[in-house]
Amino acid sequence: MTAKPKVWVARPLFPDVLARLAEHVEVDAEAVERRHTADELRRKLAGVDAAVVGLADRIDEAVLEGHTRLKVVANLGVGFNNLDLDALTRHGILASNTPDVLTESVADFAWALMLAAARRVGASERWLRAGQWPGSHMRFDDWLGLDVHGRTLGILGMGRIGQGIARRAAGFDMNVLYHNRSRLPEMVERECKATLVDKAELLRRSDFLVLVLPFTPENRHAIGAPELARMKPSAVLVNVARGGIVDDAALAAALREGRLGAAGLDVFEGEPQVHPELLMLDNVVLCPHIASASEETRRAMANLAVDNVLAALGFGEMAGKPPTALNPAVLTHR
Ligand code: 8YV
Repeated sequence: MTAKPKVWVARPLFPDVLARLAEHVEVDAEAVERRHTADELRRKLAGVDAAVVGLADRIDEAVLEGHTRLKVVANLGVGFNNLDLDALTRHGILASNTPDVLTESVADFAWALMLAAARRVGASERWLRAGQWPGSHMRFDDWLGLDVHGRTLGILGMGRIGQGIARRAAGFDMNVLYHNRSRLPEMVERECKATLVDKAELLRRSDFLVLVLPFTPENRHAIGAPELARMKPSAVLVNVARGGIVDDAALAAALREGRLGAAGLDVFEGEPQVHPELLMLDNVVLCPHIASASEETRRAMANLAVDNVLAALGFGEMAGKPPTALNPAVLTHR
């Protein structure tokens, strides 16, 4: 009898999803959440046929060198800037991500950040919890925020998630502008009620600017000091894409000096570290990269990663056809 393929699961996953994997393969699963060093990654990946990894796991030439056994790396996320896709492809290793299943949850969460930042939900809650309400003689004009309804929403990066955010704006009677590498088909623009503008106009006109760009070298600091200077001083910036797309030091300075109204951030440069100046500010809502973290969505992401692994290893109904492969051509060369 031939030995079962071996799969390393680098992040703790739902037990029932692991059980589904274990029906076909030998599973080596992490019990606690932790970061792996390049050395650990190299050693772990050398001894398995497949791996399920997270965004903190950088899979590049340095950790793949000399491996002959590894056939598939399934990333738990739609963004895959932690994977060197060229290196994986060179080694004939299939890579996959988790698109679509998280679109609506991330779009919901962008709205949570927009509303919370504009209406000062975090700061006022901290004030209440600190026991400052009783006896404060709260004034009629305390805790004033920015109305969301009727404003202009700008979306930078109009992929699936950007479109989901735009569709929700109809309920808030907003004017939606977007900027993207390419124009959306007219039908989609109509559905989203969104108008394409150039980046300068997007910065200038947006009351709310939501970032949903992939993190590529060109998009590093897509929002830095020069871009922030072009925005309205009352504007609210929301980032549910990747840290590094925003220059966090420049953002903190703009927020501190009243050159930007507020921000809602789910991602940070160098996370899990957060720029210390952001931590000091009350006009920013800070969340620990949880936009996709609903029960249903995280389960769907885990299941999709497992579907890709099983299919790439030749199991199940999708054998040989991993549903969300990033470099499917490697399969034809095997
Ligand atoms: C993470 C994300 O994958 O999908 C992405 O690109 O950034 C998130 O959904 C999730 O936080 C798990 O680390």
